[in-house]
Amino acid sequence: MILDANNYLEVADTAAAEIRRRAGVEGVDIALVLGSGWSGGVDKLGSIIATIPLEELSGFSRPVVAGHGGNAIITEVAGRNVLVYTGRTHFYEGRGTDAVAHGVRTAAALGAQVFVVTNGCGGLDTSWKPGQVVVLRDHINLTAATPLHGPTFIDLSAAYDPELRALVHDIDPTLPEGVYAQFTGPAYETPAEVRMAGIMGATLVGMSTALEVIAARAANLRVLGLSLMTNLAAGVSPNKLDHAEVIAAGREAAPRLATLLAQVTQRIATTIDFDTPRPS
Ligand code: 8IG
Repeated sequence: MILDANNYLEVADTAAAEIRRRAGVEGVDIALVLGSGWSGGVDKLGSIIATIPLEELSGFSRPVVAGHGGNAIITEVAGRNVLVYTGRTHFYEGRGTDAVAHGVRTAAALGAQVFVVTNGCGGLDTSWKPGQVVVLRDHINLTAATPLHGPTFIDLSAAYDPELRALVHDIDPTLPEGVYAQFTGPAYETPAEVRMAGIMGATLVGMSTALEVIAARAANLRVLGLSLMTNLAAGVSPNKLDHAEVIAAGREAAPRLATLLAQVTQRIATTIDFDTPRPS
């Protein structure tokens, strides 16, 4: 089944049914997307119930980027089922925004209520060093695209859930907050584009996340965004951007990220109210 604007909910329901059957679970409570640098953390989260290659699930495809894994992993954390994607579809792959949003929609179809999105990205704040983790406070969607269809006027005034942000600060009070600007990529920004993003209010630049978060809010998922700043953005540092350096910064940070992710997931599983219906 080719995912398109007419069948995206049906394909998400199909993928959710495939995950239910293959993992033998009724649903999930929490979904995580592990971006550049973050995918090593999955073993530390809890006990793994199933590992499913993404390309075996309807509507998904094999991630193309080096440094990204490519599985949907079901794991149990403190009695809650957690769906972990170790790979994502990026907008620059040209498969459209429904392909970008498909993981989020599949998680929603499985009953997830919390969506934790992670990424590797560039930073504009020179007080940050590569390896800095930043909690997302807001985003700027610079893709000129949306995963939504028709008059879907969703509120994004608190897209990044204040309670989830507070939960992370409680675990690590040193983590700063940032505003993430999603560019289309796959080229990194020019220095002028980075200056523009800074004037607009961004402190991080990347190629993912904002479109996924829009889809997540449309599905009424509560969102937490965590960025790994792997590099200062173009023109902010005197150095050129190099994908190998990005991967190396991620590798160096991996043990720290795994610990943080495990703590955050554990805290979400044990303190968030999954039972009281929330207004959209
Ligand atoms: I990792 O500097 C990583 N991803 N757009 N800019 C953009 N994406 C990135 C960057 C960056 N670093």
